[in-house]
Amino acid sequence: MKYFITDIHGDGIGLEKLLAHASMNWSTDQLVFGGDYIDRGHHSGKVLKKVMSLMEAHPESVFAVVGNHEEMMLDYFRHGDPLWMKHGGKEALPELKAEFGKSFDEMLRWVDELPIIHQDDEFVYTHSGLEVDTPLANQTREILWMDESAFYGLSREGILALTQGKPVVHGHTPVERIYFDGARLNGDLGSNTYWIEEERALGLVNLTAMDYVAYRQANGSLTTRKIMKF
Ligand SMILES: [Mn+2]
Repeated sequence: MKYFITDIHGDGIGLEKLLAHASMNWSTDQLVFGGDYIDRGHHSGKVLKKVMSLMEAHPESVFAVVGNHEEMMLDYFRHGDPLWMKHGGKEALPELKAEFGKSFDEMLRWVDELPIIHQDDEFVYTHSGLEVDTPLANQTREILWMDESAFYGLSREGILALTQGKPVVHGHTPVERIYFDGARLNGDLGSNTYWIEEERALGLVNLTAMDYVAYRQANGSLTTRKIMKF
């Protein structure tokens, strides 16, 4: 099975619960993380550590791309860009420092090495979108910030021509239901971010079965839903 989780935003409890629920078999299953591991929730450090340890333990089955929240954190340490402080960094930084301690700089280097795009034989994975006029190999870090209306304003044909027919699996903008239009699939259910608190969820997308498990943060429930196609 191919799985995808994105925009965890510090929900260490939801992440553990979804992983336990799926009980993946690392010799046959694959998991891709779509970025925005940190900020908003209270477990930014724990979530990063979990992703790091899974990748380290299963380098052939677990992959991760970088999100714009990690980019803001890197920019804060690269050149003192204060933007991160206004987007959750102020709260997350003490927790990250406590969690990583002496290995904080090592964590930053690891985050800095995360790719902006991952792909396998079926899908292209990226945090928020792709520039349709730029070959995949030449995409820049600007795509980490791509607005949903810009990415969904592109034609399906244009995207599939760029990716050689592979749909793009991404996150970044919270949605209440996951759907697939043949070229794009947004797996972000608004963990710790969606404006309607009762609807905030973390989703574990099964790209093989084309369904997903939503962990609803308000009550801890798990619900399995089919991915809507149109
Ligand atoms: Mn994002």
